[in-house]
Amino acid sequence: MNRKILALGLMMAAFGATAQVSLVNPVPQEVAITEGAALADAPQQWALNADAKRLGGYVYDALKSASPEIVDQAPFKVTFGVRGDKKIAKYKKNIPAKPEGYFLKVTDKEAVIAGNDEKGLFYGVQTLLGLMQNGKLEACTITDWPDVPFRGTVEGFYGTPWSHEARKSQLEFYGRNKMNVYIYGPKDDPWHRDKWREPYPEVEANRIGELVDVAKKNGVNFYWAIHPGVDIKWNDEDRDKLMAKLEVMYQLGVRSFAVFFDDIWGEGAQADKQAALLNYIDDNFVQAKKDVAPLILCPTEYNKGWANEEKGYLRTLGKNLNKGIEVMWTGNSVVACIDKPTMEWINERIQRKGYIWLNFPVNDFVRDHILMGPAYGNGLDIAADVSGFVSNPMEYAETSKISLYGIADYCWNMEAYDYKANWEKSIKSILPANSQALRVFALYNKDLGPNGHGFRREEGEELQDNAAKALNGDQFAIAMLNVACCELETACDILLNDNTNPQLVHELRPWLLQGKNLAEYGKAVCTMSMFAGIKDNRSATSQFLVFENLYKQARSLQKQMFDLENNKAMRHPYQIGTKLGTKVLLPTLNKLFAKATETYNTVQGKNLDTTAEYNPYKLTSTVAQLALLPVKLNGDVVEITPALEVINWQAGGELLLESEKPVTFQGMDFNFGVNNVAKHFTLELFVDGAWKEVSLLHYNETDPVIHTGNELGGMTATKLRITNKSGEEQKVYFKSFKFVRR
Ligand code: 14T
Repeated sequence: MNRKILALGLMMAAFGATAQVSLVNPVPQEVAITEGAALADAPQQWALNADAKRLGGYVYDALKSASPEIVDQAPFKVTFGVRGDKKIAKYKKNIPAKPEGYFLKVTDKEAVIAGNDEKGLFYGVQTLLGLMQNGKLEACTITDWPDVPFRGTVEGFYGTPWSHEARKSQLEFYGRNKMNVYIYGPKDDPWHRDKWREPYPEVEANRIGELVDVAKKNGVNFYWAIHPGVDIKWNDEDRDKLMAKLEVMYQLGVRSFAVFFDDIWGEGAQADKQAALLNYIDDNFVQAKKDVAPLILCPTEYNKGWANEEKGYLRTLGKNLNKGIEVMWTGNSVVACIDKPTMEWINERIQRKGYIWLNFPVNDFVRDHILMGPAYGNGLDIAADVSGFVSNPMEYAETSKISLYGIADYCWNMEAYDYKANWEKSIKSILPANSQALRVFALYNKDLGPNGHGFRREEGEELQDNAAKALNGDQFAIAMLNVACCELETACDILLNDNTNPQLVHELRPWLLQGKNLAEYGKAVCTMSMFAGIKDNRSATSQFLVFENLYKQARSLQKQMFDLENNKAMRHPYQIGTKLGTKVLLPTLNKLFAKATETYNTVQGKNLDTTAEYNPYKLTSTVAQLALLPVKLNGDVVEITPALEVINWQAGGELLLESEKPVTFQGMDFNFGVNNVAKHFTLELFVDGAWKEVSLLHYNETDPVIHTGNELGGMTATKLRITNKSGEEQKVYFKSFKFVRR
């Protein structure tokens, strides 16, 4: 198949034609462009030719909703059918004998679409429509089928579930991109998890029914997932309640089901009980109904890092679970790329092919970043080792389509998957009117930043070279970085005013505003760098000191970025932070800022502060080991980073934390790692020009955690200090220190 694509490339070069087929996603398996045929305009009208039974149903609907008008007589004819149909009998040998496969032949006079099954026919139609995307149609022959049988998404993240509109738009997107699975399992839908026993209220129930219909129209299997593990009792009563809920969902039209046991512990987390329940559902519901898809289980030990080999949880599932039941797997860790050894490890244990739950582009553990990068890093040789492959996306549905476009391609035609080419195509297809702006902006929104799962993505490689040179004082490289910042600012402004995809712009808005701050900051810093070593002769006449005013501007932008990060009106309360360009651009600019300021200080004999990262909290301490601990901010939680060693806190030694603005306190606790030490320290807040003492208490004799008395709540102060008043040195740890502000 790679050879075929290469041949296609050569043809394009030879004839200078637009390769229409390059617009199609996923990349088809086998393509032959008809030599010598001119690139024709796509037909405005066409006549349909099919067995009578094909003139109805979802495939016919897809053809009807396409732009060419259906007429009885037209110069362009579309013949279509499924293996066995009379009208396509002579193409029988051309149809790939693969589930969901199809054969498509296009000439200047006709198109023939012959599906191996009805879904194959639907996908053949999608390819034909994809070929006509820019108003042209190219003569070609395509033989196509999917590598992975089940491809799609699992709405399985924590956070605001997708809206009804977003879900419908997703299902249509899956249809166009040949994905056939959508698993409904948003963690924060009450009737999925906490209230799993209760039926949906009418409005929500109707919506699910509507989604089932939209899914059908797009060739997507709508799976409804139940998450009973939080409080399930392994008795008949709960089992029957679960069965009753499934029955209610069946009545709404759902025909595919999943049971999730992820992120639970205790009672619910037992392999034998889980397997028995799933088998019971399989025997008494799935098999009994006859029109329900095989069950999917998300196990408690859903990744290798959490697998307890001794207890044999996974092997128990492998042994006990009915053969047809699918088992989900996120890989070697919660957030990981999937490769051959990963699949071999899990498949051997569960005695079936794992069903991949890819935790990308989900961002519920890095809510300050939005992820617009390509889907890459998964093995291109695992098609035969997986039974399904679904992506867990972001709560930002529209933005997630960028990566999902890649997942669709990867799952369909794995060996040929070219993530970079796919990403370029994806950007164009998601925002055709402003794709260049979207591309520039997305370049700075790919990596996740440091995170607990250690999952990182490429970002900013295209800047690395100039970044290194700029830091060495290369003026041209500084100019090029400046250009990059100008482009980013332009891109943000264009996107903020885009009206072709309002949902996308809505989702991106906080990051677009932050992108403008970052770009302006970059421009100021690059210009500072150009002026740092130069004597500003204009200053006497203009009164506007170039460097020092740019410096002030850069400082202001550092603060504006910080303020936007912590703007509660802008973001959901537990989605604090709005960061971009954190892998290369921002750190480079911060280094350049410090460097330029140092140079200026040296040349002009000044003493401007060179620290780039803005933080309104400043820690100072007469206790040497505490003086350099960074203060971190997480929304309304202000935290001093713990120290790892024993602190020798001298008599009278104090720790002072100052805030630029008055802080109203909600609560505070800290842990010095020693029982009963509270009595040796005083805590004071600086309120209205005077220090006021606040009481310190332990919860009990054996708990080192120290908390404050009730009087703290509601107090407003600009600084606080903790002093060792015991009159002798105290050896303590500095395990934690945090306060919550209002
Ligand atoms: F079911 C699983 F495959 C899974 O990945 N579960 C959750 C998922 O809903 C979430 O979106 C994802 C990314 O945060 O990771 C799982 O959630 C976790 C993972 C953890 F490591 C929740 C708590 C954790 F400590």
